[in-house]
Amino acid sequence: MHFPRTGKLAQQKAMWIDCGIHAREWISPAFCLWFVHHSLSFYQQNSEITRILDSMDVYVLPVMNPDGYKYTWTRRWWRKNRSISKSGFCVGVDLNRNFDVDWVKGSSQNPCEEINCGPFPESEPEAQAVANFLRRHKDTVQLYITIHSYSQMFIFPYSYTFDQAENHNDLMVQEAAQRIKRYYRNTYTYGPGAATLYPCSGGSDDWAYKLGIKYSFTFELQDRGEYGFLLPPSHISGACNEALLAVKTIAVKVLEKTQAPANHHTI
Ligand code: 0X9
Ligand code: ZN
Repeated sequence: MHFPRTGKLAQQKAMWIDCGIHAREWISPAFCLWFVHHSLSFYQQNSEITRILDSMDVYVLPVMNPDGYKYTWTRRWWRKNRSISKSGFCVGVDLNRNFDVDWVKGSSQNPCEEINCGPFPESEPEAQAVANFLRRHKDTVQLYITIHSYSQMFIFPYSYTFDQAENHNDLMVQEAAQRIKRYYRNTYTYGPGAATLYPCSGGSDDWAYKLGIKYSFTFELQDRGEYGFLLPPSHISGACNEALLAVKTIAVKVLEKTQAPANHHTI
């Protein structure tokens, strides 16, 4: 889905959100639709979404892994896509291990495993399509967000190494977490992936960052383990609203940080 920006600013900016990389994380595709609904319903009513849509092209991929997602309708715990391995013995590649960033290290080439990274980087059509799109649009896309669940975390690069990323993105996520606490009384932690969650390579966030998209985040939505992937329908609106607040907080921050300096005319 593509919302072209409504404003006619000279400088072209864009943001990208994808959902549903992992099949069983059902709150994730729900969030993408929540975001689209909010954008369509509250443009010119809510100041933040209006500002975002006025200034940025917004690209939304509601389900990156549609085959896996469909499969979870009968096998609820499936995570990977549904690609058939060469040996034909096992099915599925973890798309969040298939991106071309330090590929294979810390994941598995065994197609029977949950974190199988595939036979080679971008072997999977889903990862390749996203990578191709972002490569084509890398000059305009300044913000990459990928939505997962669960654990209530905002992760930023790197995950493939413990090195600190050049623009350590903690301030933006700190503000997002603070606003969630203030408005929804819910706790989100944040930090670089390797140190905060676990080290792992081949992820889309690190790949997007290394492509040059300097604001790159993985969101892990509700909850913190009580229901896990089986988040009940009554929690959907709360989970989506707080994530929406975080997306808007970060997008507005990116707009502020990347604003072209005003033209000063000397007399
Ligand atoms: O392991 C993952 O792919 C993500 N966690 S999940 O429980 N949703 O599977 C975290 C991804 C963090 N980023 C990278 N590892 N690059
Ligand atoms: Zn995930």
